[in-house]
Amino acid sequence: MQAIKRKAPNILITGTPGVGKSTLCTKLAEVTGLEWIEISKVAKDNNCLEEFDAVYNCPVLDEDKLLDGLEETMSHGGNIVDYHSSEFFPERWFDIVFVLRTDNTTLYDRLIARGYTGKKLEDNVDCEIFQTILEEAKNSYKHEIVHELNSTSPENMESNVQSICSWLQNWFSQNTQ
Ligand code: DAT
Repeated sequence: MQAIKRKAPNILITGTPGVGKSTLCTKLAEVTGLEWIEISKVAKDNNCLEEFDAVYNCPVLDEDKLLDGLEETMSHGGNIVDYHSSEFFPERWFDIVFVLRTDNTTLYDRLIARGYTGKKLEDNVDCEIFQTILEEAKNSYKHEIVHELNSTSPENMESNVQSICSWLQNWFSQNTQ
């Protein structure tokens, strides 16, 4: 589906929990002035969380309510959306999708440091091993707008910020007179 014309693009940053989405988005928002939309936080602040999932020790997202609440903001453009899933967003919302990746050992260490244990830890590491989030993004958006970025080291983060800024400049030069 063709993205509608916006004054600025919408970017989706996705990837397994712990891969570095918040860290990258904080930096990107600072450098680009785009709005960072942290879906987990928006969902919590707008009562879009339903019953508790006892297995994963996390609440279940009311997707329809969340999407309705974000529609207007997204239609204006200029947003960086950060979430560990991508399939339930309308495809037309995004001009580009970045999937952050790291190696299993790095991810394991980051999740341990975050206090993840048991099934939650295991499932998230498996999610990265099996490229679940990358596959989900490729199944939900045109392949040419889905890009994988290595998010293992601080140097990776710097180069990811630079790549995204270059893409952004290019978008503005092609989409504004
Ligand atoms: P997410 O938002 O995907 O759950 P995060 O941004 O909270 O992940 O990062 C998890 C941890 O990893 C945090 O301690 C910061 C660290 N980290 C993130 N990106 C990194 C990078 N490119 N290099 C080194 N450490 C990174």
